[in-house]
Amino acid sequence: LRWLTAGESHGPALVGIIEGMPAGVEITSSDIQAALARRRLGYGRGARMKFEQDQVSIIGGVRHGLTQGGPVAVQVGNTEWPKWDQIMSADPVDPAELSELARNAPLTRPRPGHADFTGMQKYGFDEARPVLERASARETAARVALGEVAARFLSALGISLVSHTVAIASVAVPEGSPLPRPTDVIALDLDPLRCFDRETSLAMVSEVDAAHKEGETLGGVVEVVVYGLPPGLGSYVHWDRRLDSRLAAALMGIQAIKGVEVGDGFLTAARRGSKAHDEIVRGDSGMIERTSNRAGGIEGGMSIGDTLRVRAAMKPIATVPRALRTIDVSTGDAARAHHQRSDVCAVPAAGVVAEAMVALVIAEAVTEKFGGDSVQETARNLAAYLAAIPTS
Ligand code: EPS
Repeated sequence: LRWLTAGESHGPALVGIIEGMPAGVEITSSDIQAALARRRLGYGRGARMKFEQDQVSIIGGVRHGLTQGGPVAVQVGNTEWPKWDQIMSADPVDPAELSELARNAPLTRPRPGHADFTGMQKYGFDEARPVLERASARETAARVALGEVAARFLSALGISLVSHTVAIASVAVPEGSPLPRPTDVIALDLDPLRCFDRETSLAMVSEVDAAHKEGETLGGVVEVVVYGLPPGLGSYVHWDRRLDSRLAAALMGIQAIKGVEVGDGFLTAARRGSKAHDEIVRGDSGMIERTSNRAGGIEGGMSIGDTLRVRAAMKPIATVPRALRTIDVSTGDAARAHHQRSDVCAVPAAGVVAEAMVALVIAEAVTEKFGGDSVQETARNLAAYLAAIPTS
């Protein structure tokens, strides 16, 4: 399985292509549209989420609601594009023709924490527009579109994903709180912060309100939980085949993510060995079971057939209304970083993006282990494997 995205934040559209998806995955444009709507959820998003719409068209690889085995290409159009067609034009534009609009002015005051300044140095730009257009987390719309195809494939194999917000700044769900199940997704999406703990969610709303008032932005932590995984995805035999290293890279590759944790992660580092692992016992049903899920469903770089848990820590958004100190690169003078508008907090959206990234990694690991040119073939191969491995 391989996939790519292209497109700029204020360009005409984002495009995603996924290649290697078996035939027979049920997917429609409205499924993808619904997935993209979930990415727009969350208390604390800025004005842009209200006026801009995602226009989905599937432009290859799907016929009559089923993948065909060829590359699936999805276009996510941006309804705001007509306003940006001069400054983001692919073809040359005469600078004298550019209107006096603020959006057409060069961005010469790079934001600390964003890709702006280093991107200008690296690619040889004299302003930040070309950098921020591609560095923007708007690109995650294309990932969520592709992630939905992956999630539908996994769902046909009995594997389902749930994401939720576990912290906004220092407001966190209590240790040991119950994990949301696939049947909780509707309730989670209705919660303002996509948090599974009602009381914590209320405190998170207050935290976002306070930050908004003070011209601040907020980060947080999201968790992705995967149910129905077979044991043996990934491998211990080489570092880059480990499921945990691949999940970590995928999550770390989301804009603004600064940390990744598998299972109890950093908490486990503080535990003694006898309290750090998940003991293997025979359950009442006679099947081999684990007494806990500290490892987050991964041992030796492989899924163990238990619930998988991974977390990602997002930093506060770099476009801070209370703008930080920077240098105006056109004059060399000290200045304040540019700020037009911003989200106070995009952590709930990051959860939906993290879910998409995890779906893509797991789908890749599944196709690698079980192969199959159709979903039915993958399912047969998976069933044969499960029937052959000792579980009791
Ligand atoms: C983003 C900043 C904001 C977000 C944008 C990502 O855009 P702007 O600075 O233009 O207001 O709204 O996210 C999206 C547009 C989206 O669809 O998620 C950033 O700096 O990454």
